[in-house]
Amino acid sequence: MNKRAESSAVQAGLEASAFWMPYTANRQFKKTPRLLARAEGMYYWTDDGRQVLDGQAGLWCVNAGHCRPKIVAAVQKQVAQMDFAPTFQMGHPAAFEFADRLARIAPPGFSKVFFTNSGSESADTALKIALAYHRVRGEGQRIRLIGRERGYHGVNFGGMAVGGIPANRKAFGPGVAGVDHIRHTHDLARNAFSKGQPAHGAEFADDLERLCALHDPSTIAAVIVEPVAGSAGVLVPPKGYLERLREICTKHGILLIFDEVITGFGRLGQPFGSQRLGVMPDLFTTAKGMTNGTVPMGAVFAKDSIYEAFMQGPEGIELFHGYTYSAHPLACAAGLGTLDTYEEEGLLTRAGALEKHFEDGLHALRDAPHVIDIRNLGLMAAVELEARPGKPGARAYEAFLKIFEAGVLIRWTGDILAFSPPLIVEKAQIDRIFETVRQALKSLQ
Ligand code: PXG
Repeated sequence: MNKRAESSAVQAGLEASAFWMPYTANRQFKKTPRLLARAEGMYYWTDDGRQVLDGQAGLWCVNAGHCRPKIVAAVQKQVAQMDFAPTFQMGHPAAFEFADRLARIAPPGFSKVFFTNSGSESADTALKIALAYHRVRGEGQRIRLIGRERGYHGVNFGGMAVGGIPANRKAFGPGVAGVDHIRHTHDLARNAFSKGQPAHGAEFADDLERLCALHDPSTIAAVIVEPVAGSAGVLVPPKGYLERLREICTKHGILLIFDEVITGFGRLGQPFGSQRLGVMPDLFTTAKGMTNGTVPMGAVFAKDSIYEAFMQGPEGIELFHGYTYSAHPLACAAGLGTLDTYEEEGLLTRAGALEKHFEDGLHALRDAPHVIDIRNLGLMAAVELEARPGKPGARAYEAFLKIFEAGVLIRWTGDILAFSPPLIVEKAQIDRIFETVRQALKSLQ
């Protein structure tokens, strides 16, 4: 069977497939599937052999590009040497080595790393650490958790509860008790077409004072936000906003958690978003780029003082939390290969060098049809389209399909197109991504 025939055979079978696909319109997709079969560097190849430029780093995770030799070799070696090792009351060297390497690239003072297997697990872990931290210090009355409208912290119950994207919440019951949300920072009227951090909206942080007044701040354990909101469509924090949020948290003894699952590992031109934005949280969560997407893994980074508070608690297990696969040997190997690659190629700061070119190419789309906003920071960007009357999301979905047919993979959410290429992207590839978007928008109703 030639490649094309084989591919259509797969397609013919998919409507009855057992695979219940995540975050996917299953019936629609299985009628007209798009299958990826191979990847290398900046490219995917479809099952029928078409080359596709990856404008999205897979799903915001393949920051060093695909199938990088050091990462592949590290995983191959590890799987043959030791497939699994428990980390409950046991250990293996790669776990300690990887944690130490991670702490070295983290902002000063974040010297402890708790391993998880995903961004969702990192969010729930950080929230649990925050609650337990207050309790071990004798402030067990701090039981409330505050998220933000339009925030995304994964799909587990804790992350879903503090998350603020309505569709991710509405089908799943009342969630976790004691959760509230501050308002989001999106302000199209004042900030449309901002380059980098928008000028207006620092005062949106004062919404936290409203919740402090309502609930009594001494009952609040933590506030969790993404430094730049990703899933909601790349919402960049207004100038002064995160500083103000930090100030209010400090004033009231509330822990500030940054969800750096997307912004971590070089996306904004520094290893972590906090470093780019100049505001430090107390805890931060990561995943995705931590292993370059090769083996699932996440981590919560904690300030020394938080870890130390636990070490002064009662003797014995200090935190009753962990996963069978925390610090899985394959994930640690992938992570070490990833850090080697990032460091050798300067990828954790490369986004800064490309940002101006990326921003100029992106904002040149301002005069393309249907565009109502463009926003960006580092190598993370969004183009928002005017919704078709009565059909929210339809225009961006069609744009996504046309762009894919033209050989470029991007993301879409609602009426927003999102971009986050691997950090190895070349200028000519950036130009190709945006030119493909321009042609697609021109041909759309
Ligand atoms: N926090 C943030 C900030 C995220 O972006 C998660 C937590 C959850 O990570 P896991 O590994 O559990 O999926 C994420 C994940 C998109 C999109 O394009 C975004 C994510 C995942 C899939 C798609 O909107 N972010």
